[in-house]
Amino acid sequence: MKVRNCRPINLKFINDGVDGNLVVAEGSRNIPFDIKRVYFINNLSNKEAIRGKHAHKKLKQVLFCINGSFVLTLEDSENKEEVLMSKSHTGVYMGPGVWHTMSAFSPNCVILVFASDHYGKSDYIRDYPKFRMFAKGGQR
Ligand code: T46
Repeated sequence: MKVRNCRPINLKFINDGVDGNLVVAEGSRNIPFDIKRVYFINNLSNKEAIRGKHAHKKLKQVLFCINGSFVLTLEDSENKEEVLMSKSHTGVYMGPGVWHTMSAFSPNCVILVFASDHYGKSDYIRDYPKFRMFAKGGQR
């Protein structure tokens, strides 16, 4: 991936044939940090919905789309890219200083996120010019 501090994450995927699939995430193994928080986002029936529009100062996260699909837009101080999130066992690691937006949700979309820390309002950068300054400052 061309945006700094981002990379794909593949989870262990066990195909049990007619009995379904089993997908495994483990902290400090295929999730590259100790998991302190897990949250999910669902009920995305509004096609116009846009979530995210912020960066984090310190938080590390891995996002998965475990049902349906959405588009994850990632941006650092130099590059921007769109990732179609549609495979339940392939997610995206997002480190600090990545401006991210989630959009184009399918109605059945469910997003699952593993985070390296508890919720903290002060870790958010919700102002785009402030994000640009933070990202250009080279802080990770
Ligand atoms: C992120 C993307 C991928 C809490 O009180 N605790 C929490 O753990 C979270 C995640 C959110 N909230 C509150 C904060 C807001 O008042 O829930 C409200 C909605 O959060 P937000 O607008 O930040 O939701 P998203 O979907 O834009 O962003 C979320 C995460 O907040 C964020 O860290 O990176 O998902």
